Amino acid sequence: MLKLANVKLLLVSWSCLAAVAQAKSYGSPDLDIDSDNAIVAHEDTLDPFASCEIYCYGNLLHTIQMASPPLFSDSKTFVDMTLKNSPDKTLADFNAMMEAKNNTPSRDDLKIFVDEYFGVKGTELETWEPTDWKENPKFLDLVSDPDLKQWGMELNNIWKKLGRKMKDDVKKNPQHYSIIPVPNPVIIPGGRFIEFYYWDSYWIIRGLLYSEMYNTARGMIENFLSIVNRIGFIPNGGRVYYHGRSQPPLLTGMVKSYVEFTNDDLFAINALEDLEHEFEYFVNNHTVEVKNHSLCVYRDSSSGPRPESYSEDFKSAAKFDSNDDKERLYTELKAAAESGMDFSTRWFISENGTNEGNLTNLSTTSIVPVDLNAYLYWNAKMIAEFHSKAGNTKKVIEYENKAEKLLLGIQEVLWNEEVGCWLDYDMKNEKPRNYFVSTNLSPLWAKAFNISDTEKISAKIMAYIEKNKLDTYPGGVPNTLATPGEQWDFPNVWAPMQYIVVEGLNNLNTPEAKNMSKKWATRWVKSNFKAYTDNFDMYEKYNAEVFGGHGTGGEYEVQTGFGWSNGVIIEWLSKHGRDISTGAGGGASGDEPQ
Ligand SMILES: *[C@@H]1O[C@H](CO)[C@@H](O)[C@H](O)[C@H]1NC(C)=O
Ligand SMILES: *[C@@H]1O[C@H](CO)[C@@H](O)[C@H](O)[C@H]1NC(C)=O
Ligand SMILES: *[C@@H]1O[C@H](CO)[C@@H](O)[C@H](O)[C@H]1NC(C)=O
Ligand SMILES: *[C@@H]1O[C@H](CO)[C@@H](O)[C@H](O)[C@H]1NC(C)=O
Ligand SMILES: *[C@@H]1O[C@H](CO)[C@@H](O)[C@H](O)[C@H]1NC(C)=O
Ligand SMILES: *[C@@H]1O[C@H](CO)[C@@H](O)[C@H](O)[C@H]1NC(C)=O
Ligand SMILES: CC(=O)N[C@H]1CO[C@H](CO)[C@@H](O)[C@@H]1O
Repeated sequence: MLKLANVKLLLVSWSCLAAVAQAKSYGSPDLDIDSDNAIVAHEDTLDPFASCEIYCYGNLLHTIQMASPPLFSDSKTFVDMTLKNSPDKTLADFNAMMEAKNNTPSRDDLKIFVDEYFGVKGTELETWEPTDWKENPKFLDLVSDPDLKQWGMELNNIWKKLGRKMKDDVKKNPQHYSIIPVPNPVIIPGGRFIEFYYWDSYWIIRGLLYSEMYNTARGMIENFLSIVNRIGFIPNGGRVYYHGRSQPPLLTGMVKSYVEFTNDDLFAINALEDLEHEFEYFVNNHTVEVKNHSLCVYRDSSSGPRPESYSEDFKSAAKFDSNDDKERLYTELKAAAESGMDFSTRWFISENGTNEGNLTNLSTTSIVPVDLNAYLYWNAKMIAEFHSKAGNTKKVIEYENKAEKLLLGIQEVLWNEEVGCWLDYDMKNEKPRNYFVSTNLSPLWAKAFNISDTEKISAKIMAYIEKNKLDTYPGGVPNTLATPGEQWDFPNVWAPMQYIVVEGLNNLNTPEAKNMSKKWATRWVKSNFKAYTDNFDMYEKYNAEVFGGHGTGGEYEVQTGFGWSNGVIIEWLSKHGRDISTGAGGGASGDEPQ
């Protein structure tokens, strides 16, 4: 468990940034946000993880989540319920109940206990209609096709359904909730995901910016900055039970997006202290040495099964006899969750070094991932850029050096000249993992390549796309080609990965790459539109094999809503809406720009 005291000590060493931080005030006059005060009050009096002894680990969590048959069809339900009493009283009464039942309570005993001590999940949140919502954001004027324009309007309407605000009691009594208090309302992904998620928010925020909801976007970014300030890093999502892991670090990219839309350089400069803090914390807790380079892997720092998927993880670990082996599997499961790709053959290492196996073969922490290192490079570059705006040359040099070191590692460990792409690196078997994963192209998005090599890289990447037949799928570029697999395997396809590949090719800026980028963006928009017109839903994931098909499989039912899918479509309607038509040429193969 994280101790707040450590975080405060860390913050002291950051005071060299005091000059920049002087003007620090995230809330702007028209917003009426006093997040700094809220944070200070919170830090002085409250432990942000006060409810962890109920929701993160321990016998109560174990006993309720392992009830057989389960008390809830989704393991996440229980850990999202509210507490009617303090954690201490709840635990004491639970222990008394256990004693009274000779430590073998029946399912009914547990149900009675839960009904008495826990309130309905999600009641700490109320729906919130964004105050800056606009009926006719300008991006709609950029869409020629009337059906697509209508769809754009409906997607813009969905923001109103996905807004959530915490009730005041959460700030007063955080120990009664698993939710992590934040000062401003949020836009959630949707479906079973009723709180904010870290990397989802990158695409949600960009969608909000294109929808001209600048205050909502800024409020969400300020929430993340306030969390870094209090906790040191950003957990996977807005619940205490995510306390041991983060997600792909995209906060600095969110700030950069906000500044691109608003030109509010001061916002970025004021955020620098927290952005650096997140960067250092992430690097300090994720670095490995490989071939004389310091690179990062996905990790987790807690013990036990994932609380929100407790019985599932417990069952996966049943194959192992020793507690050490079970714990190792829990760590690999949670590290895979930190990557956002939970789960995928991307993280399997079989006994003979392939990507075969099942969840028991997860070796996430032994795989140096292309995307994480590319994102960290990008973060270092952006932090350097913001320091340059602040005129802090010393810091510019420091972060340019960090970026340079990461770039060298990416080039020498992850770039594969023979395959013509970047590949994840298997530290157990000391070899590259020559499997297609969408994130193999992520350095293009993060511009984590040597610009002087653009022509060569472009030729190699186009050949790699051809060789893997990535242009042949009517429903989008697959996440991996491995099948049958997990939900982040074939044939599922996900908006953020589609985005990274498409925007990466665009960044490459050669005619072939730009052409492919536009073709794939167009295909994605049309396929999502088809899925929407079939059911009037936006999905968490789609199907590479079926034009207009949505995803299935994995740990839970298919989810609709859906924040990041909506964000990516709104951005691409803005960028390409003049050229896309749903008329003749639509359908599985007709994806040329019209
Ligand atoms: C790593 O660095 C050490 C000293 O800096 C050097 O002796 C060694 O040869 C290097 N190893 C590799 C694989 O480059
Ligand atoms: C994974 O595969 C192994 C055999 O390699 C099997 O014993 C085990 O039950 C499987 N576990 C799961 C969770 O599917
Ligand atoms: C997966 O791991 C299990 C448990 O360690 C092992 O028995 C099995 O052989 C592994 N599967 C493969 C394909 O290597
Ligand atoms: C790895 O082992 C699996 C069985 O566990 C086998 O099907 C596969 O062919 C092997 N691959 C290699 C490269 O040896
Ligand atoms: C980038 O490429 C140029 C030309 O090939 C080379 O001179 C330079 O050293 C490279 N930079 C890095 C960081 O690899
Ligand atoms: C762009 O794509 C179109 C069709 O998809 C093709 O006809 C054209 O030759 C491509 N142009 C380049 C520069 O690759
Ligand atoms: C769990 C863990 O390793 N936490 C470490 C993360 O990095 C900071 C320094 O930035 C350490 O103080 C933590 O102990």
